[in-house]
Amino acid sequence: MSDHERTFVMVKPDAFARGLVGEVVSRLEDRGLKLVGIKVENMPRERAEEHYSEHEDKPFYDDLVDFITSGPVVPMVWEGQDATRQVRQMIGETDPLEAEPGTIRGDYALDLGRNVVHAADHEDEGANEREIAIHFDDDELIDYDQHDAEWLYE
Ligand code: IDP
Repeated sequence: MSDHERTFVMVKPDAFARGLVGEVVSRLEDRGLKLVGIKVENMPRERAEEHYSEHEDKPFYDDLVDFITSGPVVPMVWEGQDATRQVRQMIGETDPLEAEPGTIRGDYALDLGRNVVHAADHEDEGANEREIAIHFDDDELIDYDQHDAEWLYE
């Protein structure tokens, strides 16, 4: 189980308002991923700007920061084998119109600016470490034995 990793995922305000928190959590649980951190909060603007700093020169940046701070979000950390790439696949393409049915965005969204969920980019090597550190203190991430691990992993 040496290739287990932690990945950052966040339910965005649109999904929170639409009552989709449970749906997102449920899909990740059902896959066998292990939840090691979760909270509900109104994200401070400063932290939103840091989270999306890679987009600060883009025309949609201000709208993105306005939106992510417009209502409650649910930042989470999930752990598992190849977790980052697997979660990105489960979430689907950034633009929901391009997202495959069966993915979270493909099943629950239609608009690029209201695409339900964020997950760290598996092609950006430092993304998880950076995003987990932005949103969680170390003592908010817990260690425990995943009771069904022996049935999930050979
Ligand atoms: P990701 O969320 O799939 O990682 P990113 O390219 O990191 O995609 O973009 C961050 C978020 O910014 C997207 O989830 C989407 O909500 C929004 N976004 C990305 N590109 C555009 C755009 O061209 N117009 C408006 N919003 C965009």
